[in-house]
Amino acid sequence: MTTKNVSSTTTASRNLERAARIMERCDRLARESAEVGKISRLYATPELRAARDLLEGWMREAGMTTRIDNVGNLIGRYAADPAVADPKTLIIGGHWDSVRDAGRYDGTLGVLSGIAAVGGLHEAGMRLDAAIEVMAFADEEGVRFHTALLGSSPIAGGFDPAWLAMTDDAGITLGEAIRAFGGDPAAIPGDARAPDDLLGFIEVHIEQGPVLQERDVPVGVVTGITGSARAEIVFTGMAGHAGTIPMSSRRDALTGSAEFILAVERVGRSVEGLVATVGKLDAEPGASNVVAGRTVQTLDLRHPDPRVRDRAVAALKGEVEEIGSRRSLEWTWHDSPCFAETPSDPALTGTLREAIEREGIPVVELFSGAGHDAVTMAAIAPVTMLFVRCKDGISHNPAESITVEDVAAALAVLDRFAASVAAQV
Ligand code: HGY
Ligand code: MN
Ligand code: MN
Repeated sequence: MTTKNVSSTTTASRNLERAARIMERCDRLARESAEVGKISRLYATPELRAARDLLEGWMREAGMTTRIDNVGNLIGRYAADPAVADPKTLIIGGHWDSVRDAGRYDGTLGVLSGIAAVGGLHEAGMRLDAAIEVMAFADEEGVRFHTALLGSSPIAGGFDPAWLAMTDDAGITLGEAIRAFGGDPAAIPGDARAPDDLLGFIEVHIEQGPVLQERDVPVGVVTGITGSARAEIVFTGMAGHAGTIPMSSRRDALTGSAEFILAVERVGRSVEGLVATVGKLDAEPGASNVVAGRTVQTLDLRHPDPRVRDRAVAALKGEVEEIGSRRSLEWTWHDSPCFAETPSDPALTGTLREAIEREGIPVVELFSGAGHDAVTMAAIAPVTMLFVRCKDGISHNPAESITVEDVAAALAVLDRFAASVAAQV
């Protein structure tokens, strides 16, 4: 069986049809959500399972065999040309969990582009000189358990068993959720992927920034991914009656949070390239006529230089200490799972750059401020990413928007990339 370059057999109009199917499937997946009219698909939920069933059907339609691992990832495999002895494997990845009230393309575009790339081969009756695995990760966003890249971590051998005790807002542990989702926490270490047959990992992902729109190009190559520091901070004061406690004798945890949140913004603004966010704040008991006795807030801080991150964390710990002592609030600071700055693999990224050039698209290089599963997968394979233009850079927002033409361009590049990587064996 010959292994020609797929994009030479698929016309531009064929790519547009394949891209239109990806968009339709993003729309279909969007209907699997915890909230009507919004997209909220958190880890190990019924809506995540229903969406996985759809993905598994589409993988099988594209000629793949499928399997599900213990944290619930879905892995499709399209075998290499049977004439190739001991073939290597290229992984094309993405995630299908979402943040709350999310857009419909973050993560899903990667999984569906992988399925479409394999589908293009399958429909043409072709196989490459390498196998392709499409990995759909069950938890990249980490919204439910405040984890980071939970899905891809076990595959890359980085799952920390201590995470099993982490609880969601309802007090359910990650271990319980994994079991309810059909996995065995004790068997997770066995899901680690042996690296020796891996040629590389690529994810097609919306840019989640404005550069490609500003440069007016449909896709861009990712040269690296930033690093993060994350934490959960608790202030504990004294709950009480909003009508009877004099202002001078309050130990109001929510006012401590207010000062902390502004300190996070001030520190985030103090260094070029640093971003710092408090995205979640819970006040207890959470009633309008009760002074808040306890607050729990998250910190998400990012910069490619770990020294800058460390200095920012130290400054914010100092702020927490000062706010706590001045307002007679106790406080705790728990570090949460985070991710290290990760460069894309130069050789694999060079192949991606060539695929973009051969499609006649100017090469734009981008650095990712968002975390991606390529960070964990870099432990076992060379990694790279292809970004797709998204309207005004909007993401983690239902207004997330891409065009079918840009998806068609990304598919043509991905076809060329996969064929090139497989041919290099
Ligand atoms: O947080 C991130 O950067 C990614 O969206 N999980
Ligand atoms: Mn995201
Ligand atoms: Mn994502």
